[in-house]
Amino acid sequence: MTDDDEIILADLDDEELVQQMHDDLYDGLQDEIVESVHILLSRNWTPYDVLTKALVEGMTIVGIDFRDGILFVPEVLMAANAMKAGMVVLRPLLAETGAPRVGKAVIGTVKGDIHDIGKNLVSMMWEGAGFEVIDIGINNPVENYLEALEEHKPDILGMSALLTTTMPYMKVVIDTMIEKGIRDDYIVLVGGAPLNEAFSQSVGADAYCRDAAVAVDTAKALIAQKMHTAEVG
Ligand code: B1M
Repeated sequence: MTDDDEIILADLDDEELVQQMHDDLYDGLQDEIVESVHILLSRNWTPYDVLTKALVEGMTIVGIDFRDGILFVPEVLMAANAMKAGMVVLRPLLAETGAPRVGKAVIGTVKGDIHDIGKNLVSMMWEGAGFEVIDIGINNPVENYLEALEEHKPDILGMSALLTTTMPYMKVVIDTMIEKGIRDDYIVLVGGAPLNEAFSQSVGADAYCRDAAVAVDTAKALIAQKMHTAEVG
């Protein structure tokens, strides 16, 4: 095949198609990503597998080349937009599991940080698991978090940070909650690529969530624990 030959996505087998999706994500090709997502779904792939195996894995490759100076911000932005286009298709499917309402969560990316793909994924997975999710977006100063807590009275506050320079802001939010005497009214969960469990403990969060699936399990477990504590005592 020459470079000029058009690839018919539907003719590729699953493995080739996923590989092609990684390439298309890398090249920021939104239409191709959307078409491939539909093809995998039509082949009975679960929305979660499409998300993790095709989109998230593809974005990991983009991240490595960004780190190594092979890709630059405009290209990464195009890749991110292609990923988001794929997520638009998956979002209703992930939310449509018919799971009973298990709780309410507010989530947002911290001040100074505009990365939102991971946060969006957590939102989608929480919705799919039966949480009502209020997503307050990116670049949130502490006031935004406090307003959202006051307005929506969630069970959980989720914070995302992707930069080592912005992750310390989580402590600003939690310390302000302590000052206002509302820290223990909420389960505070944190996540983002540069974080870890030790960091989460050091800022006073209830738990660190490595990925969106862990965010679902952790949210469910801590809500169950809170309800149990409320019942017995
Ligand atoms: Co940025 N960026 N970026 N970037 N970017 C990183 C984070 C970086 C690691 C790249 C690199 O060098 N390898 C690096 C940070 C280095 C560091 O801090 N040590 C970096 C940098 C340096 C920057 C800029 C400073 C670049 C520049 O301008 N020179 C700039 C900063 C802008 C800002 O925020 N102020 C910048 C800009 C951008 C783009 C705008 C181009 C774009 C963002 C587009 C968007 O989000 N709309 C972008 C992208 C896409 C990335 C990478 C390549 C991919 C991030 C991503 O979406 N991953 C990233 C490299 C990487 O992480 N490998 C990088 C996919 C996503 C599914 O994973 O976000 O980790 P992730 O989310 C996971 C978990 O972490 C967890 O669950 C998610 C799903 O499994 N999780 C949570 C996340 N949040 C959670 C919240 C929770 C729970 C779990 O709450 C309960």
